[in-house]
Amino acid sequence: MRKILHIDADSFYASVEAREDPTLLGRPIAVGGSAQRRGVIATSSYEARKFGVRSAMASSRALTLCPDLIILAPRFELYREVSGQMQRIFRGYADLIEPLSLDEAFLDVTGSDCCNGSATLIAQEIRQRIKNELQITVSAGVAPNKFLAKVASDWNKPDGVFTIPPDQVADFVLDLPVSKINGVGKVTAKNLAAMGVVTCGDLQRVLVADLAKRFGKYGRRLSEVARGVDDRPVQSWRIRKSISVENTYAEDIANLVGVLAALDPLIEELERRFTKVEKSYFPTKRFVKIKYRDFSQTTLEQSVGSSGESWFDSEQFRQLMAAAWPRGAKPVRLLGAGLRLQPLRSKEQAQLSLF
Ligand code: DCP
Ligand code: MG
Repeated sequence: MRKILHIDADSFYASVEAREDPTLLGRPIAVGGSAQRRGVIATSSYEARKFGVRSAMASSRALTLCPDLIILAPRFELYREVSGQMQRIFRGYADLIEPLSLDEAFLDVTGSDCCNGSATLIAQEIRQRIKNELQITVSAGVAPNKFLAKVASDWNKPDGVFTIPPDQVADFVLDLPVSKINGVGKVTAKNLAAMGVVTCGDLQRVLVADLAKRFGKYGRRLSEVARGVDDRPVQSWRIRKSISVENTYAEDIANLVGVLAALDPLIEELERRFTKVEKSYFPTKRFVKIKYRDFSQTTLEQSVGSSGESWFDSEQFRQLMAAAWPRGAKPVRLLGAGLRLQPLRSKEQAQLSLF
């Protein structure tokens, strides 16, 4: 039986900003782009959330909901630094740490002898140290696997901890809404609801075969998770599936000519970012993403040829974009360009080399 912690900072960017300027404490604040430049909210303080302000919401809408909202420009360097400090604290408690984002990580503390081996006490000690040393709060979930630990860290957020001991897993999942399962978005939740499935308890009553028929490979995973089973290991090194660059434009790009003209800077930035991972991955596909004025979006991808052209060949990206844009044929607010990646030393290659 494993002991897994999931740690997630509370309103991370906003909490760091409030720590830097304590006059902001207790006030509705957000970090994001300015409303004039059609920015979006990255995150907001819990005071702002009371007004309905949410991540990914247009800043202009956030200001309508909460006229006193203070929107601060993001300072990613600062957040990265705090993230590194959090991870340094984690390393005092676990060898196996899987960061999911700047403010979130899984820790496997199964064999740990800290705090008499109590995972809940470890979680509390980590929370206390982060509060004392970094002046921000984090919430923690403690459970026998990653799925439940992540659900648990959200349970008493903000500044809370929640433990699901192994002998309570069966009871806990019965009433858990399926929408809490990673990967169950609005569409899947609706499909499940149409089958009469709202909670994991409901889901347990559906035959695996029926789930597999309906959801393919994901059906089997749904069925396991509904029972509180999740065997995924905590992985300190996660495989990256793609790399991309996107930009939201201050003014809509009216037509395809404008779209094509906007592409080059994106590809340049993509190339720059790729150099950071080029030792571990090679690209398999190019893709482009378009978000139109009405927020509808489309992506189109194409295998990278073996004809020796550069991965960042702007003519190839241009052709993709020219094929994708007519799908909506509307002014564009966001463009993205990226590469799907394959690890250079994938398991298959390692196995092949054995023979
Ligand atoms: N973030 C972002 N855009 C989003 C979501 C998040 O830029 N759509 C950034 C800002 C957040 C950080 O990532 O501070 C961490 O994301 P979380 O989902 O953990 O959100 P918060 O930490 O802000 O709040 P919570 O207390 O809900 O965890
Ligand atoms: Mg968070």
